[in-house]
This record gives sequence, structure tokens and C-alpha cells, in this order.
Amino acid sequence: MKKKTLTQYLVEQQRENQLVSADLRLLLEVVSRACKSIGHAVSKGALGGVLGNQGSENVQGEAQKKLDVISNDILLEANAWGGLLAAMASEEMDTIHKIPSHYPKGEYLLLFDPLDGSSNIDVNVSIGTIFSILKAPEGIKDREATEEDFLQAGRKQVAAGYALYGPQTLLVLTIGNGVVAFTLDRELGSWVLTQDNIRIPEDTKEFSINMSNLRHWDEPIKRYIEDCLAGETGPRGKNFNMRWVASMVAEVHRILQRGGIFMYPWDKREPNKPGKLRLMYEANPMSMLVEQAGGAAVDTVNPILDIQPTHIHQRVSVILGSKNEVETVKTYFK
Ligand code: AHM
Ligand code: MG
Repeated sequence: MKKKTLTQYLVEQQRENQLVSADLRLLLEVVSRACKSIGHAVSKGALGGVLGNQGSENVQGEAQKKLDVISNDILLEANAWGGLLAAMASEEMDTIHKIPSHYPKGEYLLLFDPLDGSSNIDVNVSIGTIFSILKAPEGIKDREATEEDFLQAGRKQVAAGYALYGPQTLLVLTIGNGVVAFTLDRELGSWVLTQDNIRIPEDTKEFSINMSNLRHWDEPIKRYIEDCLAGETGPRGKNFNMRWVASMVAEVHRILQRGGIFMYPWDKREPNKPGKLRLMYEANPMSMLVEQAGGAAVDTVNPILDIQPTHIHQRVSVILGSKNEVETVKTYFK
């Protein structure tokens, strides 16, 4: 069977389904090319002198790794000049990155977490890049882009995806027409379609949460996990397995492959923040992928994709994965 590349897939979607404009297609190609470069930098590790801390903090006060900064720069540089974007926003930057005035502007907005799973960078565990694409408001080409232009609910995303730098380098993508996965063929240097129409099983016996935070959780999450741990003879009537990689990309990828539920709920360590994960760089793109694969994603009871953001760096509680299991968790909050 002839292999289908990312380019072929996108051209087909443009021709047959009119789901991607020529600009969006090109934008997705540029983003995925940048992910190849990031994957290359990641794989050099100690040999490339890329491991360790940068010695700086991002806007959320987290220590930046060298590879966080390298990945952010790769995405900015790759996407600045093509005339496809009005602006970019990233987990690693204080405010939005406007397209320099000597380049033409486009009608899309790109948001990313350049390297998710930072705590895993130096220990050679899977990490990834998460991205989200929005359409800028009308008339953007005649004025400067602002943070407000980005404040659109996740439902408005026109595409979302991630690159996973693991044993294989993968690109998982949705343009609102299901979820597909490509594997990087290192000999050809191209993304090859390896999974079409990914579907998340509706039921699961596997949960994913950082158990060390148990004492800080809210009652409903404590009760849900207790019931899972009670096993076959408990209220859930089945034995659960647990996985926690501490890279959301790896976690969501596992759920897309075999089902499961992932939770990073609000907890008492930071009572004034609604959660740890970022709505616009992490939760929204992952929620679009999960919903497109038949799963569900909520902030406890409401769909994440319906949240109207008020700030680009807004945080949120995240519960996502197998549809029926997410419904079960919701009942604990009611
Ligand atoms: P990051 O963007 O700084 O890497 O943080 C996000 C990551 C997620 O990938 C992962 O689910 C979570 O943080 C792990 O957090 P913890 O170390 O608290 O278990
Ligand atoms: Mg992250």
C-alpha cells in the first residue's frame, strides 16, 4: 500500500471536504516542520548541550528549561515570515508575539505549549509540542493584533494537534474531521499517515492523576478515586489500573490509543488558581482532539471547549478521556 504523507492528507482535505483553506494547509505544514526541528533538538540531548535549566522563569513563575526556550524560538521563527498568521501566543511568553511589520500578515492565530512535560526533559521520558489554531477576527490585517483577539472559546479552534517526541516521533492532528496520526519517517524526513479515524473507547478501567496531591484535592475527586481504588467489590465493580507519565501529551496519546481518563483538578495548593494546566495552550487543543475522537473533556461539569477565556494564560481544571468515565466523574460533582 502506498504511504500517504501529511501533505497528501491535507491536499485531499482541502479538495474533497473544503475543510482547510490553502493558508491553513500551509500553516499546518509549517507548524509540523517546526515540530520536526524541535524533535531533532530534543533527540540530541546531552550531545547538543540542550539539557538543563535556562536560568529564567516564564510568566507563570515556572523555571524554564533550555529546551522550552529553544522550542519556543523554533516555532516563532518558522511561523513569523510566511504571511499566514496575525499573531502567536505561547505558554512561555508574557504576552502575544505580533508578526513583525516587515512581513505580511495572515488571518490565523497560533497558540502553543512549545514543549509540554518539562519535568521529563532531563530524564529522557516522552514530551511534546501542543498547538491550537484560531481564526483572527475580521479586519485583523488592517490593525495590530491584541490579546483580546485570542480570547475565543475552544469550540472556535479550526485545528489542533500535538507532536509527541517518544520512542517514535508522532504528529496527531484534527481539522474538525476526526483525528489522524502521522509517524515521522526519519529516512524520508516526512510525516506518514499511520492512523486514520482514531476513536477513544467509551469505557475504561484506567485512570491518570498525580496521586501525591490526594490530600489537596476537593471532596468529589477524592471520592471518585477512592471508589476506583476499591476495585471489583467496591461501588464501581471493577479493578482499575493507574498511569501517570507527567507529560500531558503522552497521557492523551495513551487515551487516544486505548481509552482512559486523565485528571488534573483544582487543588488546595494554589487555592486562587482554577487548576494547573493552561486553557488555551493545553486544555483546549487536547479537548478538541479528545472530542473529535469520541471522548469528552470537562472542567468538572462543563465542556472545556465552551469556556469563554478572559485571559490568554488562564488555567483550568481538566478531566478528559473515555466518554462514559467522564460522565461518571461529573456525577461526583453534582
Ligand atoms: P508544563 O507545561 O510546564 O510541562 O506542565 C504541564 C505538565 C503536563 O504535561 C502534565 O500533565 C503535568 O504538568 C504534570 O504535572 P505534575 O508534575 O504536577 O505531575
Ligand atoms: Mg505544558
